[in-house]
Amino acid sequence: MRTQVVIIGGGPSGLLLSQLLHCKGIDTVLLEHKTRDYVLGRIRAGVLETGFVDLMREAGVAKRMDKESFIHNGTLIAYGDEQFRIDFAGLTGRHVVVYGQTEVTRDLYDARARMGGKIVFNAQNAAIHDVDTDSPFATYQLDGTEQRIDCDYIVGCDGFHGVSRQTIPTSVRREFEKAYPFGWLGVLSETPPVSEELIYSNSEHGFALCSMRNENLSRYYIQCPLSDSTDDWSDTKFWDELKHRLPGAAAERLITGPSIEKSIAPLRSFVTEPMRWGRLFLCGDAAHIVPPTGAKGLNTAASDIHYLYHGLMQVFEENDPEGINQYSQKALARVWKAERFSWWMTNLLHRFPDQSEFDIKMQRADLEFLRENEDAQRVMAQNYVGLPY
Ligand code: FAS
Ligand code: PHB
Repeated sequence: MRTQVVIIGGGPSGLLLSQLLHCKGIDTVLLEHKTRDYVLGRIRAGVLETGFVDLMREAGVAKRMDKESFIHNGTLIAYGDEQFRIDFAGLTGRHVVVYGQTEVTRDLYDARARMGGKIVFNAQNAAIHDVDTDSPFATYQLDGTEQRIDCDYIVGCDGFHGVSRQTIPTSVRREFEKAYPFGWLGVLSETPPVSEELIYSNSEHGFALCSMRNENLSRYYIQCPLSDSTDDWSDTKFWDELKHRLPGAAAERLITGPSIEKSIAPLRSFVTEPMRWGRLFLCGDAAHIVPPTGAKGLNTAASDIHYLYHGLMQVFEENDPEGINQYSQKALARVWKAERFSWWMTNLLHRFPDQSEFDIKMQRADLEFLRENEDAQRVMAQNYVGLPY
């Protein structure tokens, strides 16, 4: 088999790239080692920058999102019993969109199916070959039979645990990592959200986040020890702990119910450089991970896709490699800013096991300065709504 671009990974970044390229007449084959339902069973991001939304619109996949999503012009930050609002619209003229990654991924799968997009599910043991030559190819097993696809370029959108990054020789690859001494316990519940806008809370018991998916589907997170498992957390224990970490008024308003999903995600900052090696490109979690505190994971995957999509169009349509030659540098410039913001939000809002009284006073002073200083709020808002591509 032959195609122009092989994409490894059927998550949001792989699907969005294949849809955008297809709209421009570029042929792709996407390899996903799980099933569609398995991928759609994951509960991940929920906040989209307008850059991501614009890409979905350009890909012709914005109809349901425009109808069912929420526009958020601000967010709430709480510490102790204090609470203040960051006015995104007032400070930057921009907003974010609340629409679940699961729905984004579902819409992209539906659009690929409508356009007859080539997706191979259950593609096992995908391997990348000869990307340091002009004739790369990928192999994989389907129902035990070895398959081969020849192509012009290969794009690794296979997440942190994928095969693509490992294909880049360690002599070329540099990795930067910071692991945080806690995780996020997330719960999804069919209950009305406690607040119209998200609440990020730094409490003496630790971090908490109140988010949502729709009028009757809420997403809540609390910081928990990495040694915990979901078995340690009954619904009752979760709701009690969440109430402890919210300002009084919000705790009183909180409507609880049975969890329909419960999972713990470790927090990590991670970047690999370069994001290109020969005819192999890395996008999204395959190249970088952020702690979810800044809501930047999915959105930074989207900016990677923006740069690569335009670079590939330039080489396929004008035979001009300028865009793909600049891809790694351009993508990394924005990745590192998203890493810094996510690291800063994580340090501002979480309680660290080894934190001293002085450290806690520093956090408090940072929060007070943010509450009182409009310039500090504008910087936070500019990063949260998304820095320009
Ligand atoms: P994904 O990991 O989404 O997709 C990669 C795909 O590649 C998967 O479908 C996988 O099955 C497939 N794959 C892997 N190896 C393969 C192989 N060898 N062959 C073929 N296919 C292969 N971001 C937020 O903003 N807010 C959140 O609350 C949030 N929560 C998160 C919770 C978790 C547990 C994780 C891991 C991430 C979370 N993120 C969150 C970040 C998340 O949104 C990611 O940034 C986003 O999923 C990145 O999308 P992709 O790059 O497409 O990678
Ligand atoms: C979510 O809705 O899942 C969500 C929102 C904001 C974050 C992280 C997760 O910072």
